[in-house]
Amino acid sequence: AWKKYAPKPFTSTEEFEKAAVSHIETTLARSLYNCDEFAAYAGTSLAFRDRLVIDWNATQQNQTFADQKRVYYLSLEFLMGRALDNAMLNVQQKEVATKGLADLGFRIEDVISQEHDAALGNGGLGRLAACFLDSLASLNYPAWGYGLRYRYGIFKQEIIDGYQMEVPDYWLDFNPWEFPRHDVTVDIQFYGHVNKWQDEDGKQQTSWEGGEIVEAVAYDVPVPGYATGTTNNLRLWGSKAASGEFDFQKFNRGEYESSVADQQRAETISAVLYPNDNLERGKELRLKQQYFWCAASLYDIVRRFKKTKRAWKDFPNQVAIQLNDTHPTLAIPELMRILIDLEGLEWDEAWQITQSTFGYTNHTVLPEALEKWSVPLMQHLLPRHLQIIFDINLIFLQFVERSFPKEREMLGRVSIIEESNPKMVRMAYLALIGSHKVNGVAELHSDLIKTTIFKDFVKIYGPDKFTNVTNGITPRRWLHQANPRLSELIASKLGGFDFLKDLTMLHKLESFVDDKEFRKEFAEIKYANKVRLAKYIKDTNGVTVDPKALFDIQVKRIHEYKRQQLNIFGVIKRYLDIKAMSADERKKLAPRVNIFGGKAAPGYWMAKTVIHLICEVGRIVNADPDVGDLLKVIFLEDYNVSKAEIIVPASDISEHISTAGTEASGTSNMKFVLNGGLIIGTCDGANIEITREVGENNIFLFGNLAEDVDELRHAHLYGTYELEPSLSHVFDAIRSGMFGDAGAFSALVNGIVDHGDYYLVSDDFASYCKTHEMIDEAYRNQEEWITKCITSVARMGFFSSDRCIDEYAESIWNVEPLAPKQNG
Ligand code: 26Q
Repeated sequence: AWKKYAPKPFTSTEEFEKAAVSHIETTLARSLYNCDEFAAYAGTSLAFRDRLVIDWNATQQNQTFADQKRVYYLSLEFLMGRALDNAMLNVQQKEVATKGLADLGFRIEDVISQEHDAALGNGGLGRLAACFLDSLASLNYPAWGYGLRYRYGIFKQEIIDGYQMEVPDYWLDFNPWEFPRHDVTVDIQFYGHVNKWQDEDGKQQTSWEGGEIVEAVAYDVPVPGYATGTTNNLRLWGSKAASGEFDFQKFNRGEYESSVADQQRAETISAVLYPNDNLERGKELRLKQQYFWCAASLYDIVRRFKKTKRAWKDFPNQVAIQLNDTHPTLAIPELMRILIDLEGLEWDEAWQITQSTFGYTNHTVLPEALEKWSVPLMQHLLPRHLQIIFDINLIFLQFVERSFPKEREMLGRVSIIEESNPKMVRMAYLALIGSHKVNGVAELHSDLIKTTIFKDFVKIYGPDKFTNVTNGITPRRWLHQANPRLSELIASKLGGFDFLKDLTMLHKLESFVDDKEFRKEFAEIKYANKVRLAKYIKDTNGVTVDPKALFDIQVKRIHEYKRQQLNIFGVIKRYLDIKAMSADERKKLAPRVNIFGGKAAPGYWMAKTVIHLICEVGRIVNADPDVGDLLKVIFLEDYNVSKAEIIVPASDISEHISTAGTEASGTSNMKFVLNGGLIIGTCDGANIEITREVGENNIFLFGNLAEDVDELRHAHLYGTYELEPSLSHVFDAIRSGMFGDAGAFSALVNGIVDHGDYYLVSDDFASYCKTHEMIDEAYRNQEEWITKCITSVARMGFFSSDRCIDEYAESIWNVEPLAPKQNG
């Protein structure tokens, strides 16, 4: 009977309008006479939310009855961006909303842009989790995401006088996309001590007693798949003070302040996302976040499993848990604790279940990003888990000793406990030992982890424990939503939008590469996207840029290994070259706009210095009449997902220029090429596979190879090595004060000149600049350029996150899709 009441797809504009207006008038209690864009956003969201909720409930019910294996994706970051546009497109009803909102006097873009980004992530790792959720739902996999409900997402970046300032990102004042589940709570314990005793049957028992309790409350977010009834669940945990006796008694004793202080301390756990990307800093609150979220999620997963009344050995047949980097590694000792201390299983069976349940994805080989926690801190916060980790380690080391009796020096290397002062727990080793599969995120990266950080473990477990799953991106958000005109054009040639579900279909575009009309439209769309970005730049930065110029874009977190410094040094060289040219020579130049964007971690001084240099170079270059339109340098403030949706479709060239061997994959490289831009890049991460797919003629590769990096670094420190002369020239300009106070940039310059140039900027500089000259040359021949762009788009099918999720499902999770039941 409920079907009678279920909102169906809006069959008419009026139906949508009625639903939206009804929400504005009743849910929001606002009159239509003062309906502004924000109210229109709220009404539209609530109207679509009603639809989503029906699918969501049906999906959850269907999954419960089907009783088959589910995937749980544990990630401390979900960089979702906006939900409304995505929801409208995924239920294929954006047109109805566009017309309806127009009737009400609104432009849909203005309404969409009222929404605050859900920015619960730093960068690549968090956005990957969001793309995966989209693919899991679109492919009908029974899957849940588990994360933290941060009250503050990644900070907002303001650029003031050329410096980054951080502003808190309070995003929850109106969020129609989350459903608080005040009835779904878990008590989470911290601190305390461990008790061991023998029970009546002489069995050893262990329990964790005392300490303090914080309550986890579930907030659920619907995740709609594209063109399917499946709407999966993202469960985010918020923290609050446990509503137990203690605070109640305090309150009754009149200790109001101390009672409120307890409450605030509890709420601190889920208060803020740590803003470090690829850097770990060993803070107690971060460890608390990790345990809080792992324990709540596992309790939830185990509770769901227990309802099925199956035997424990069936757990891995019902549950696959994927660890997004080492951040959720505590889930491993937590599952062991549940199985042994609470459910009474023997160690061996518990371990067998645990190992079969978990898979671990590694996202970095950078030493400073590998998580380690001090033993004393863990002893204090999680005494029982530390014991379990010691036991896991003991049994593991005994096994290694038996298998390699002649290699005793290996034991210290592979031990989960680093014998430093204080001793440290190596989380990556624990994650690896506790999982049945470990994967890297691009081919080179998956090879590198086997020869560097996990070399000994390949020997211990054999190579089959390791696999590669090259990252992907969702074509729904990163093509259809961000670049609707290109999506339409492709659909017109391919006979519909099926390619959004099977991106390999794009290869059929190659047969249109010589089609005059198609080429013209393709070029027009790129131009229109550049005009839109130019307008955005004018509005935000006040600088006029020519959309006919070559747009050269580098947007990503600011990090030394990503080498924005290499880019800006190249820009300075270009500027100096222009200054030295005659008017005639200048006429032959191809005009360029260099666009940068990205956040620096608040405590990362070198990264902040790079931002400052970019801004200062822009200040000088953009005002120099000798240069005019030949060169503009723009730093776009507060790069985030919704800004990426405007920026990515507008590139001619984008830069992915990390020191070879340092960028595990990169995913924005895929987004730019899918949108008809070419890339300049090093032989690193997924750039290598992009080259394999699009062909060497369609990508601009430069620089040293990963296999040569060690030797080069060594030469910097101990060998005879000379700074690249053209880079020297750039440094002279900086030191002369051409871009403001030279002292401000001395650390940046000295790091290269005097301190070993760890990221090999000097070694790659000449090759980088030469490649940019080749780009200028190639861009002059617009016909050939467009051919390259179209050919590349046609060959990007491999990089859909759908392919990626199918690979995880097949080779790591062993889960099958579950067809949705028809609604209505
Ligand atoms: C760890 C401990 C304490 C505080 C913070 C962290 C922390 C937070 C975020 C460590 C690392 C991250 C993020 C890493 C990240 O984004 N890695 C990127 O993952 C992408 C998806 O696989 C890859 O494409 C990128 O190459 C990789 O850099």
